[in-house]
Amino acid sequence: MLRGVLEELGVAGHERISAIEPREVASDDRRHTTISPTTARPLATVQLDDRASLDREVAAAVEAFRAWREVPAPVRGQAVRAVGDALRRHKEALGALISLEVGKIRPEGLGEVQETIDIADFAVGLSRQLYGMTMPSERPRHRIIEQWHPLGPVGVITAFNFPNAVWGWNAMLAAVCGDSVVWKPSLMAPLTALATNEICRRTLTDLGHPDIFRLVIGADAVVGDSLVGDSRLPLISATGSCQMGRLVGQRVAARLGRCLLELGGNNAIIVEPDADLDLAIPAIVFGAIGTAGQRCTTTRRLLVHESIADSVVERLARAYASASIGDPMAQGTLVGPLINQRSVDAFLAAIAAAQSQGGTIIVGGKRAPGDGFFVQPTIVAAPRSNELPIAGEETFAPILYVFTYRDLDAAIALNNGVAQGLSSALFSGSVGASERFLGPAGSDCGLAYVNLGTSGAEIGGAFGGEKDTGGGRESGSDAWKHYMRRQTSTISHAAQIMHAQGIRFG
Ligand code: UN1
Repeated sequence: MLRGVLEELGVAGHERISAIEPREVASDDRRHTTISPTTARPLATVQLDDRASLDREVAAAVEAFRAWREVPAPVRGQAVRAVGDALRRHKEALGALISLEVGKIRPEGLGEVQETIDIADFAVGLSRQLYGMTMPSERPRHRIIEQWHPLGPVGVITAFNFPNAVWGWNAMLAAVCGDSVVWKPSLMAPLTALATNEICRRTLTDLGHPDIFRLVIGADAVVGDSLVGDSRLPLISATGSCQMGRLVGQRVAARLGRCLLELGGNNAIIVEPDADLDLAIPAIVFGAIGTAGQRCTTTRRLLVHESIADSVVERLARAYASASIGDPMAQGTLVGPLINQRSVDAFLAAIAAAQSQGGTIIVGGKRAPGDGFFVQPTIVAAPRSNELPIAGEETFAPILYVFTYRDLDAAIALNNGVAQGLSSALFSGSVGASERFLGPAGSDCGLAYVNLGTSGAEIGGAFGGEKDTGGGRESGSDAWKHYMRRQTSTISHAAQIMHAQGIRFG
């Protein structure tokens, strides 16, 4: 199966893949064997980069940038249009590869590739809209304009859970902005990265453009650390845990580089007494158990008004009971595996912590049958005091903690009462409640939804969050500005030098 998919994507014989579905795990300084989350068997062995090969890749990215920055932006946009078309042609196979490698169910694997296609389309239009402003000068015969120029090679670090689209958000914008990219994917998803990068870079080089999409595969301690510290990369865009982001942020700040951080979330859905539960229940289920709880936007906390808590939890429990867990490639599966054994251990540890802190398991709480890393989607009711410290942590697994509240402001306080600030949602039929939630004293998150769940953002808006989520914004809106440098350009055609602020000198 895997070989066929890799063949279709044109990377089965890639020099970096040394074995497909090998019998043995071979992992050392130079090689890494990934494990199928579905079968727990070896999936492929890939060659790893070291500091020297990373250095060569960054040098090649600098070289490519020098040529690419001078290609007119709309021409760069046409190239990105071809990249989007290539992704469309390979959508099926890339989606399957994502399912095989990280265990996303088929519709979600395909949805992820669609997200990259969408951002490519967005970037094509953007390539003609990299607008700067003009400002009136205080001096006669002077003109001030703001220009946006290409920034440089961009380092992009991605997590296993969106092994294609998160690079896409960064790379498609970087490309139209005139930058090259050095991508360090998760070691849990090197195949998707390899195939994605190959398809996109080949599309550009076949059109005669510079080879702007570079890839390095390696351990965080070796390749990640050097990449982040490399001052040839003016911007590091990193997606992953808050812990990782804190390290990256400090390292990049130390060299006065720029950082774009998209870190952990701890997202809540508030359900008001006047909520339409026919909308709320499926949204909560998708948010909490979709992608087996491994999105940064996953719904981790349910804040439900005490008057309807019992009926909401009962309906959720019924919906959970019918969610089929299993092979992500099989039709009808709703919950695939977690990425690895460590994630299963973290799931079990969180359940144990929740119980010892007074939480009650409503459904789930155990490993699910199968050779791979399957767990049961779980609902935990917080104790009456609403004190449940484990719910403050982001465990990348399908665990939903349920809290109750009496009035909306208390629910908003619970929503905001965690370190992370990525996504949030409210279900209510009331305009007042909705405005309160979206207002300045409402949700403190980067994403706020009304009558929708916390996950599944469209690419057109800026994506990211506040507080420990890192403050970065990727994807749509004006996120492109991260990938360019701003120049305020003042031009005079006056006969003599005039100083600003009315200063007369000499
Ligand atoms: C992530 O989990 O890192 O909003 C990104 C969403 C997706 C992106 C998730 N569009 O759920």
